[in-house]
Amino acid sequence: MEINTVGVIGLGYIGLPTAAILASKDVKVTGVDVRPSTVEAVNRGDVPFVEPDLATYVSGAVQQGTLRATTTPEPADAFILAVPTPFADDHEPDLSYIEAAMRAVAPVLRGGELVILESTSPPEATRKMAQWLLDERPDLSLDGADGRPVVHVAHCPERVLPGRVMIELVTNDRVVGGLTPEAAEHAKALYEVFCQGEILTTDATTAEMVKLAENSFRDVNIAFANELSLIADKVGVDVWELIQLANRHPRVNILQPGPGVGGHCIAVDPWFLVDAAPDQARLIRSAREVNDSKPEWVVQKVLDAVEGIENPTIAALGLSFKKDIDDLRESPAVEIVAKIADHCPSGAVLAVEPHIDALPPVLANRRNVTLRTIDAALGEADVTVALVDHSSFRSGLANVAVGHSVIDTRGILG
Ligand code: SAJ
Repeated sequence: MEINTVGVIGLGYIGLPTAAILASKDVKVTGVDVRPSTVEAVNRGDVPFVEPDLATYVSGAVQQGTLRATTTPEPADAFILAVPTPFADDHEPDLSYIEAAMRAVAPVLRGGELVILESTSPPEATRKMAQWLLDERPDLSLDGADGRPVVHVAHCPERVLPGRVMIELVTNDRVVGGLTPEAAEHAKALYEVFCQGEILTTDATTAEMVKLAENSFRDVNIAFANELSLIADKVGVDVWELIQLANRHPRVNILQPGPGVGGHCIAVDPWFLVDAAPDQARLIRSAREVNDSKPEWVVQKVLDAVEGIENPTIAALGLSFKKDIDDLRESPAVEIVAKIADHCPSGAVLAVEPHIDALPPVLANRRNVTLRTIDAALGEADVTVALVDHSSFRSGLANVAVGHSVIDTRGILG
């Protein structure tokens, strides 16, 4: 099949880069988002969030006329759905965004199109998405049954690392799972337009599981490092030195402990495996619990450090979920700062986050949290807690006064 036009549904952290990179290869791309402010920003050539090099791609494609945004889907040869897949309070996956996107696309299908789900999804989500398509359009089919026109449906999970999206979109290998082998081949051809990595085809459920396995693997490994940090603290050993030395073994590669695991992927996706097989996914569940309990441990360390100080001032270095980005989603640092502020109502928490201009509402609502520069915060604080290893913090922390107590959750001090 020939693909000259693509509709990308969801112009977020994955959809917008994918739309922009396709458009840079002269594919006519219509980006669709339910938020009018996002649509307006993209049509101006602006990017509503920080991702290196993305702005250049978006403004270039909009200027060239290959990228345009709108709030409702339009006919195209292929559609890529890149909408959120959060979970409900009980960790059950919430597919409502996928359902809404699929039902919105269905009316513009004519038969012969390719529909790809890119959102990280629990097992069988692609099949459910196809069923929503068929509910809306019983005149279409997935395999040409009864002579009805075919719509090819596949899952191609994104695997890019925030902060390196524009590079990894091109260089990473991709896994494409089709509901039919033909759908996988068509999807492979579309990704070949911009992807230089190898594109490996399989069935849709395997592709769903591959992505969940990748992020669960990382979560389990981070949990191992976080658990080691608790054991090392109890035994009185420096965990950073311990890991550095253990990693000199040729088959050991321990990750880094931190204040917890944030972001919208690694802290979420393992739950989809737990939900799919609760009795079997014991290690994966346990890893989630270890990582989710780390912020509370950090809060307790800070409270211990300020004990006996009347009206303590605490500097909290970093709010983002990881280094050198502005993304605060599911950030353990934000959770820790909020909890410290609540536990120390007579104290002050000076938050340092060079990538933002204003505190997020959850912190701005607390009267004892303010945003400061690193020098101002370190100058005033009784105790400092380092929560994110932003490159710019290393030199600032090096000047911290002798005797100033620092809780270093990221090993910045070395
Ligand atoms: N973290 C640690 N210690 C480490 C590594 C990470 O505490 O040694 C923490 C980070 O500080 C952060 C969290 O884990 O809070 C997640 O960060 P990350 O860099 O591990 O991953 P993400 O969420 O930015 O991106 C992941 C990537 N998945 C894998 O590396 C297996 C990315 O390739 C995926 O595309 C992305 O999830 C996604 O969208 O699913």
